[in-house]
Amino acid sequence: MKKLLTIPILLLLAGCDINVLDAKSETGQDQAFLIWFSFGLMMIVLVVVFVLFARFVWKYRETDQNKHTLPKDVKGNKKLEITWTTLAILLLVVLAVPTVAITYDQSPVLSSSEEAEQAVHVNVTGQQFFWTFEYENGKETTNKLVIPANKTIVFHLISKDVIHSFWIPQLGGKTDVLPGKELLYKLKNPKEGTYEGKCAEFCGVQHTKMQFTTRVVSNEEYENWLKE
Ligand SMILES: [Cu+2]
Repeated sequence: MKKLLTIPILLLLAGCDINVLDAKSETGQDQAFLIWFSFGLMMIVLVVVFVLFARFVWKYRETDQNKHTLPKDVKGNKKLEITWTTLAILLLVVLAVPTVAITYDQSPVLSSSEEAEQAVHVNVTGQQFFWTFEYENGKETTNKLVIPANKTIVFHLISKDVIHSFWIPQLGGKTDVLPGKELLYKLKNPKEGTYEGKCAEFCGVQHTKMQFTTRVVSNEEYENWLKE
């Protein structure tokens, strides 16, 4: 059975180069942490439920001894009900604390004008079917994004036609790119390297062509590149 499944799974995964969990920025690492954290909590719940389920199915199975006896009629059990209600609330609180903290931290609202000034701002325009990046000194590139490492980057996203979605899987989650309304996306401390980016919203027949490369370079290299 295992062998039978291997081939379709490999085929399915062969086209999959989305390394969301191999994050290369603080933003992406925080998001990956949330995925693993909630996955871990869910696994705890899953294991406990399945173990208890198996145990009860075995314990209360029909045997020759109990074949002709009816089980006692039970109405409620305060202890058990309080236990599983409290446990569920506790689990949700444990999940909520890092989720809310990271969501606020990643919110595109800059916490101070100082943060806004220190950040590197890039205007990103999506249109069928390419991306234009405009840097602070007016320099423009198409389908090639260059940003400095270990800084806060603020992308100002706008579309010229339909809704697109800006996504660099290894650096962080997607953000919609809307016509007529600028959205911000804050990316914290990307690491040096080259990463694939794409449009993650089906936007027309050539949607798959809407890809770009992101080069994260040292601050010095970035300054030199800007002047080129
Ligand atoms: Cu698109």
